[in-house]
Amino acid sequence: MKVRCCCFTISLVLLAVGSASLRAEQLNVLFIAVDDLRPQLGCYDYPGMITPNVDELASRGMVFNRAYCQAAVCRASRVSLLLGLRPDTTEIWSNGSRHRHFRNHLPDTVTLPQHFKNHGYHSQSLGKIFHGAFVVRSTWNDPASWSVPAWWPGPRYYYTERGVNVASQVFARKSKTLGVSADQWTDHFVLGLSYEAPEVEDNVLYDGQIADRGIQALREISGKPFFLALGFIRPHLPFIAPKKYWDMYPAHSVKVADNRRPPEDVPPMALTNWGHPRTYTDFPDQGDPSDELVLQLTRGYCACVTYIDAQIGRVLDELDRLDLRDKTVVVVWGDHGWHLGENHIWGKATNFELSTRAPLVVSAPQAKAKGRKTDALVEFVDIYPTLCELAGLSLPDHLEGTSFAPLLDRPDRSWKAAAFSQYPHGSFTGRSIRTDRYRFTRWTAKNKPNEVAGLELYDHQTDPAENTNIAHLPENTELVRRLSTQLGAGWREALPAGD
Ligand SMILES: [Ca+2]
Repeated sequence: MKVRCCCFTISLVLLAVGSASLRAEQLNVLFIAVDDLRPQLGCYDYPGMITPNVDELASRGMVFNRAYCQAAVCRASRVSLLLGLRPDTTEIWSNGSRHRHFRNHLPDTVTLPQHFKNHGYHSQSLGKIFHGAFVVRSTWNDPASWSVPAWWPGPRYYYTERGVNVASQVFARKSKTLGVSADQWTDHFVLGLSYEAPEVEDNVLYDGQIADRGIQALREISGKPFFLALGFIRPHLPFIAPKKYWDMYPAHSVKVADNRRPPEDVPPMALTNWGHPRTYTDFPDQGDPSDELVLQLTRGYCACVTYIDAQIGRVLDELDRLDLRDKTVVVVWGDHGWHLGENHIWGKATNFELSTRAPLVVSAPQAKAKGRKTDALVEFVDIYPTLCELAGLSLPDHLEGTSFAPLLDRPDRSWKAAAFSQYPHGSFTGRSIRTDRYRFTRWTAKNKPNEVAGLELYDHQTDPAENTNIAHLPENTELVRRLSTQLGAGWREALPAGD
């Protein structure tokens, strides 16, 4: 009896020690979203890019060469990722889908940060995590997801003399409708110039303020497990970065896209009219931008990426200073890609590789393969279960993704057979898969979902820029049939097999 009691006591002590040490080793998550960032980074071997900080993170973690968003626009992509659900389940397929907020349709679904919060984490949002909070209202930040109210910087974009003048003029036309004075333009979102290079300190602009807040938050929350989400806003339009970042990309050194033409034999619904860039005053209302604007937008995108890289570096430096790097999973992701004129598109909102493929870099303390890259096909809907697995949290039942944590140990292992994306255009729905070799997209009219309205097939072995649609070549009939079947079978049939 005495012995039994002793064992029982020892067991209890061990249990207590075990849970205490588990608590002490609980991994934090630093979750860094970058708006409209395509894989234009040094660690993706993109020529000429200056991104030392994300590259350094990649040297400690893993670069996912083939990571795909589920819908190539801010709101639909972010809701899918943050809920771990695909667009047909969130029913948010674009920035203007009929459910104005996902909580209207999915009131009780636990978001990724909410899941961490429910497991005792401090969850905090700085900058743009959920889409819409800046311009719509704060409830779009989903208060249920966060331990403290989400924070985002004020709306002012422009700081050069020309930029200020144009923004003031644009706002003067709207101010009467809004019932405010014309000189209050800095309190409102005003879309003026599509780019500028103000000579200001990093933290005069949005993203420097977000980094400042991120550093401050790390200092405040370093004593408890945290899920800290930082949402940087560049390189979303307008392409505004401090001039010193523009100076790193002199005009003569910048290479503009050489395939600024529609893919051969492309169905018309695959293209867009570049609605978002055209809302800026210096972008033409119709037709192509001038060669000078093409050059400046290409430069501006590079400058914005390097500006954001520097802000990420400042936050990672603080993580090191607080000695938290070995206790923190760091993930950097762009919410979707962007066409800088390639395929005759400016912007996102397509099913092409350039819209659906986005950067994903993950650094996890326990990963066995560090400084590696993987060509495995992964989807953004997989990020939710992956972060849960890395932090040792259970997986909610609703998830539609698969943890890719096994790839962090074995990047060469076999993985998904396809990644799925979708994007509508007018009265058409486009559904797309990326397999190891091909991108295949099928368009249907929304009122005739069983009739094919357009097909696209690109062979990434011979045509990685997707310049020629080969869906209608007679020799590809069987391949199109096979890919149609694979697309129709859906994501559940493309999951990784076991070892
Ligand atoms: Ca975006």
